[in-house]
Amino acid sequence: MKKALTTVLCMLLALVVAGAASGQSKETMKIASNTAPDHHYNIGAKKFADLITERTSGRIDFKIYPAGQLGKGEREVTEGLQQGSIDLQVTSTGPLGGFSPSILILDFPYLFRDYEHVDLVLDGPIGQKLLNDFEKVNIKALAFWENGFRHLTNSKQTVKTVDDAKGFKIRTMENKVHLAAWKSAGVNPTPMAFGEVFTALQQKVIDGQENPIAVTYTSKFWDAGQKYFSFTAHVYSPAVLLMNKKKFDGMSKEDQALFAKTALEAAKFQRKVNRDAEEASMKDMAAKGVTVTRDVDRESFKKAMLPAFDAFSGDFPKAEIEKIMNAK
Ligand code: EAX
Repeated sequence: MKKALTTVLCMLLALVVAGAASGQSKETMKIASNTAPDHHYNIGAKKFADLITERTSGRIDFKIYPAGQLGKGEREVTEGLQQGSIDLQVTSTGPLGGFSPSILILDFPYLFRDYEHVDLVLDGPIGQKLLNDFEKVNIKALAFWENGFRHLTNSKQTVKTVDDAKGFKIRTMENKVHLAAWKSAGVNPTPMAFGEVFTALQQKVIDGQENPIAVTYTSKFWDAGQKYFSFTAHVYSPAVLLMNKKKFDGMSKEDQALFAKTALEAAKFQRKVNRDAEEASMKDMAAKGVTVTRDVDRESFKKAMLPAFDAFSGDFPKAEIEKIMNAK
């Protein structure tokens, strides 16, 4: 009996030593997001996690923390990632201007024509430069994932033109370009962490909010009184897979390459999940009593939001913005 026990202990010791020798002991990493578990951020995170775990034969696995479990707002979670208490995060780029100001160039209204235009720019040199800029603040931005085109919802009335929304109290992300755009459209914008939106809608602190279809759908905002949905598509909202830079730099070159490659694969998968699901989600929201306005006068919103460009022309010269707008 004693001999058998010694043998087992020796074997275990050998395994630990082997793992340590290869510098590749088993590790569990945390991935955080602020959206509902069935939202495509978390579906993408699971895909990324499964691929990495498979490709490292279980040496690296993940625990996914959706729905703001690790922080009420995306900015708060990014701070945790920067400090190292969180390893990875799927977040919209909306609140990231405070970390890497160059990313705000993507937040100008009506910058992108459609999803094809988005992929062209974000998967190209412009996108790569914006991702690289995060390294200055100890964040490794692995790839652009997707939030989606943002649309306005409200509790008061059908919104077809910008005038229909005048004076509405609207929640926006903590993003100075979005705030300027909505202000110049005659709306009363309030920046707020995502985790506070549902209650603020329910308590009528705000009249409305703006988000991509999947966020509005998986957050069930109709249960907070959001009975009107308008296809404003006023801005494209990128997402990004972030990693604590020290953690990334501490991995072997092979693992770094594996994470970078798998982040791109999962990006394509995650964007497709979002784009394929939008129509069905809209149908279901309409079936749940939401009044959907598709023929929105987007030109009225575009015209009203234009002053936002001038407000930031110092930071984002027209030429740089036009390079994105005119990319083909
Ligand atoms: O990233 O805060 C927002 O409205 C974002 O779209 C949401 O957190 C998903």
